[in-house]
Amino acid sequence: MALLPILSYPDPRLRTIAAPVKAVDDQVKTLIKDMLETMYDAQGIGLAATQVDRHIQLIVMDLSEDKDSPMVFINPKVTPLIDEKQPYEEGCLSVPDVYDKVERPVKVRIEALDENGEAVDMEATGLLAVCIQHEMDHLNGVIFVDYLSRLKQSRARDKVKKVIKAREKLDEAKAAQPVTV
Ligand code: K1U
Ligand code: ZN
Repeated sequence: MALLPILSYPDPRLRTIAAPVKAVDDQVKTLIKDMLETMYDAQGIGLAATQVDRHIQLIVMDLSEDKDSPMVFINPKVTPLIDEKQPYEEGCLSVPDVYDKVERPVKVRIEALDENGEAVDMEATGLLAVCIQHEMDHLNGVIFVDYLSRLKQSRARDKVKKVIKAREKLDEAKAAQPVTV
């Protein structure tokens, strides 16, 4: 298995529209494993293939406390079931350390294939509904900050730059540490 680099806002590759998966073959299954490992390592609850620069309609999620209930959605279709919308404080692994409220439909239907190519058809509310809509946006080149004001988008850009610089410094410091046996 492998950890995949996650693209950061405002990388233009995050704007790519994902293509449908033609077959759930070994290549797709390997990508699913790598995306789950990457999502758990980054302490996220969801990840779209777009975020790891793979432009196919594939989403992984795990909303469980113990991180032992992975969900896979291939070629997902998400349809709002009611008009009511609610705000929820969202985060994004591609926009680290930025959180803000986004309004989305509270109940949706999810139609997709799972990791075995089997059809999934379910209704979602709560965090599952929020997260699947956030991840669907990624497959369509949309990022949650697009729903925020220009000022907040500009602040998000600055914040991400700072976080990336801090992470690079930390990595340099770690690399300079003597190896202990
Ligand atoms: O798409 C992503 O980058 C993953 C994202 C999913 C998400 C979280 C919250 C609301 C909508 C979508 C994350 O996992 S962000 C990090 C995170 O674990 C988190 C952040 C806020 C609330 C709950 C979890
Ligand atoms: Zn995201």
